[in-house]
Amino acid sequence: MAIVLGSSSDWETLRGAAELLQEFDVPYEARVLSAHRMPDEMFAFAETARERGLRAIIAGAGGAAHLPGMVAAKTTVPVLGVPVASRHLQGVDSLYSIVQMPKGIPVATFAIGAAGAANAALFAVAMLAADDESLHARLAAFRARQTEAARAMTADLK
Ligand code: RP5
Repeated sequence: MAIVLGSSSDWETLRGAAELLQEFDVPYEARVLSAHRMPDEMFAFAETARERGLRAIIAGAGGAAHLPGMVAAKTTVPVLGVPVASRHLQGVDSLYSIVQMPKGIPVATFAIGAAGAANAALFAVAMLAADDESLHARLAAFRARQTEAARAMTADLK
């Protein structure tokens, strides 16, 4: 697994994805890979992703967020895009940039911000769990704990 970010400023949002991968003992590498400031490194990363054994790439970026799409253009490894909330348009620009991929190069796009980062990690875990029974059991247990927590919620609406 890999987590790539358009800037270190995106880490605050993507950190939750890393924490979840750690919780599930899924090994990952994380690095800044700015599409417009480091295009050569971005291509080199994407071109070698499969041969290095990466099963999925979580790519987070904000603004004109072309990192997920450009990484996807250079690899067949599944790319999970996380729109980071931008300063001026609150991440709607990031969402549209990532989700509106033209036909042929998919980027699985998640919600803006921390929820999207967490769900990208959980989605990656679900992908890996398809052929890993131990991981699947841990994912099922995670879901069960979440359900129990919701059942224990009270609506104290005085
Ligand atoms: C994008 O521009 C990054 O993904 C980040 O979300 C945004 C701002 O980057 P910095 O100016 O904080 O480096 O490239």
